[in-house]
Amino acid sequence: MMSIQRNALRTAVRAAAQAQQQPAALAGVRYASTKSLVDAVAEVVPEKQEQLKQLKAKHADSSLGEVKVSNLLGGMRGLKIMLWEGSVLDADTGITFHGKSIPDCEKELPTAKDLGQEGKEMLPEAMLWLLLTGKVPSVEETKGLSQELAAKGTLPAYAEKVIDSFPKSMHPMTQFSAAVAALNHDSAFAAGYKKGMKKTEYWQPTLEDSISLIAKLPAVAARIYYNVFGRGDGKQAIDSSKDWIGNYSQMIGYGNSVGMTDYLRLYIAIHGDHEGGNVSAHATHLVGSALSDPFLSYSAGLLGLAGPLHGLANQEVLGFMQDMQKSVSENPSKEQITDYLWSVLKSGRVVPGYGHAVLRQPDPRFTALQRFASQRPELQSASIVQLVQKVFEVAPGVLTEHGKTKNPFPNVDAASGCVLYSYGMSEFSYYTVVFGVSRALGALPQLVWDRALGMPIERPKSMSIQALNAFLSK
Ligand code: HAX
Repeated sequence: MMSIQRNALRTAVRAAAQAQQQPAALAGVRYASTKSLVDAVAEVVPEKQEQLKQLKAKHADSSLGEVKVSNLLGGMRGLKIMLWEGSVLDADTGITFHGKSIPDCEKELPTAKDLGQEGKEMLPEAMLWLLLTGKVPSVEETKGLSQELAAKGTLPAYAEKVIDSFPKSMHPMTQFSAAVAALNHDSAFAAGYKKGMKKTEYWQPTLEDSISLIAKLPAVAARIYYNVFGRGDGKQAIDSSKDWIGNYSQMIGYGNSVGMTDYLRLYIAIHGDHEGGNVSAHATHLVGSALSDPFLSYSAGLLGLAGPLHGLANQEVLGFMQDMQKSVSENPSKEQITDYLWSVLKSGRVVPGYGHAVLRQPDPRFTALQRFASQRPELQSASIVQLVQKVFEVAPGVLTEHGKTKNPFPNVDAASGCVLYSYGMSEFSYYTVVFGVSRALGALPQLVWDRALGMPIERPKSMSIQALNAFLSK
């Protein structure tokens, strides 16, 4: 059974390889490594399908809690209503990826150095492998995946034209989402669905599309950076000897900065997944549930990421910190920071980078980024990095005294943009694009699992105020 499935997969992958225009030298690499990642996923599929079958058979009628009016009116917070395989978010301990915390991943996942590159941080492609399969990849498997992504990373000419046609004044996130949607022109899933496929086969072209899209995200993001800000090399040429983010960094003009390249690896690895309920992940899952292909589904996820209460917050934090520096001092004292935070709160604004819908402790992603900043000598003198640390020492106390937020601690955005800025990326409106390169690592694997497990179209019940009142008065 398993070998029949694998043979079918190999045939599908070979056909897709032939259909794509790849340089001959890369096509071999692409095929060899696709095979091993597809095999790794194929090994887990029957096991998960069996787990789901058992759940349905034994627990279909078990309750996961009651639904209150406050859930309906409160953004569905706390309701357990979605299956999500890659990661679980605990209010106190934060995110774990298949049971592994960020420090576990930092210890166990292959790093840039393992692949012969400069840099110590874990590789996002190793995180992708973990999120997809639940297993830590070997160095060889990670290397194969890096080569696979390099081989598939070049944009088709039509996509380059689409991106080049956007006005510079269009927000980079709008460009990003539109470009990703345009890539569905070559979707293996959409083509297979049109031709006719068995439901049990859906996950295979979904995986093929997901890898193809993840491979191309750096080139899309780099082209937008070049077109809007004139930075980077403008050619987006991919070097097959580099890791996925090594190439991205090169394309946006930071190839010679070991610090920035390694920061991007860490940033992109830890922003990849934050369980299913956040807006970008949920939007991808929701749109995908209508069997929209991975390009269309992730395009929707990016539009959710572009909101100021979600991914855009990293851009907001930097503006907030710089406003504080301008109106108080470049190195404000703790007392001055306290006064500034109170003035912000009293004017009815939020402190960006603080609070979270689920977390009730400092975000471990913030801790990981702060660890990075404290270990890089070139960041020690950056006033904005020092300010992030000082605000962290003051803001939880102020927010607790203010008494509104349920979580007075920093989320990941409190630190992320400030380190990008310190390395010279001063274009705030581009920051969420970097986040968008990352979030695909979690949102797209779940789409593969949605299809492998035959999850249905999402269709929760909504109620009007009138219907709600009528129901409650019964
Ligand atoms: N500063 C001031 N007030 C805050 C606050 C903050 N950082 N965080 C929450 N509050 C307020 C809320 O506005 C809300 O006030 P009202 O009752 O007047 O509406 C009250 O505290 C209760 O909110 P909550 O239940 O603690 O938080 P929510 O789940 O409603 O919202 C948010 C979570 C992250 C959106 C919120 O904390 C916030 O706006 N933070 C600032 C923006 C930010 O950092 N966003 C990034 C989040 C991480 C992320 O998704 N990154 O992609």
